[in-house]
Amino acid sequence: AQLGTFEIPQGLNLENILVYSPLQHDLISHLLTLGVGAMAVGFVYFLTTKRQSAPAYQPSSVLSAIVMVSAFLILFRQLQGWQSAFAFDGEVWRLTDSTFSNGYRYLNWSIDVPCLLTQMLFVVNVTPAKFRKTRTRFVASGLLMIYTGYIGQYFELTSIPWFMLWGFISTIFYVYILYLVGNLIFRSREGLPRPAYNTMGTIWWVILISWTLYPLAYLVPLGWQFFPEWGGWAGVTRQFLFTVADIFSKVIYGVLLTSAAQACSVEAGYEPALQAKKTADNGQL
Ligand code: RET
Repeated sequence: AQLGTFEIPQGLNLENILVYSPLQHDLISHLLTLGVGAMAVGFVYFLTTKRQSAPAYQPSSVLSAIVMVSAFLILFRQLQGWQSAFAFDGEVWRLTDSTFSNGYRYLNWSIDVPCLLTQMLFVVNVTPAKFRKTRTRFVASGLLMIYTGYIGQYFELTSIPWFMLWGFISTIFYVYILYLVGNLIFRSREGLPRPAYNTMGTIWWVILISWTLYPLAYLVPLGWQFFPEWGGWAGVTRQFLFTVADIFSKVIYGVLLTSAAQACSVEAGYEPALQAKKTADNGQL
């Protein structure tokens, strides 16, 4: 592929061919650092609140904690990659002899997406058979969505047709996942105590909106081809979308599931949950 006067090597992400003002370069560093911090905070939260849920719900906290560790590492790696790939020439930041890749994220989702989807099954009411069946579908369609998108992002600068084709195939799996999640939430929340029932409704919207930010981030290079004046802001936009998506799809989602699990544990008369609720109600958090 040809862009202006130079040949684009295979597999390069858009971020590498842009130049950044000090503000733009800083914003991306700060967003990635915010992401790292949010995962560290989430890790502490999920481990310290785990025992406030009845034992049946505790695997949800464990899975959230696993997601936090894995996301912490990848985001830390992205931050390092970002800071070493570019150098300041007194005016703008441009690529050095290293490159920046979003591909790490995609492979990292192999861990996070199955964990995030599975943890929900511990909180809603499902039979063991339905648990196993839905988990298999979640994991299989999640991995297919990720790997087809991973292949597609290698073409983001070199072949729009391949980029769109792989993105489209990935979207089919994404729509199927949303269908499974919607079905699970709206069918299996019956019988949950009122606060947990309502929280599951909020969780649906958090998933729908935050997960959809990932395909939007995927499409940024396409938008940039139509509107190259966007320049370094295209890179900022993509890392912004990724960061907001990461914080909502992992941390906020996990906190909401924890709160639903606690409401169920209160209803079941689980003593540590009753005490945690009393403390919270007194505003003593
Ligand atoms: C891709 C490729 C383009 C089409 C679609 C995609 C969807 C990605 C999603 C990712 C979710 C990731 C999560 C990670 C949490 O750790 C692969 C970008 C639809 C939905 C939740």
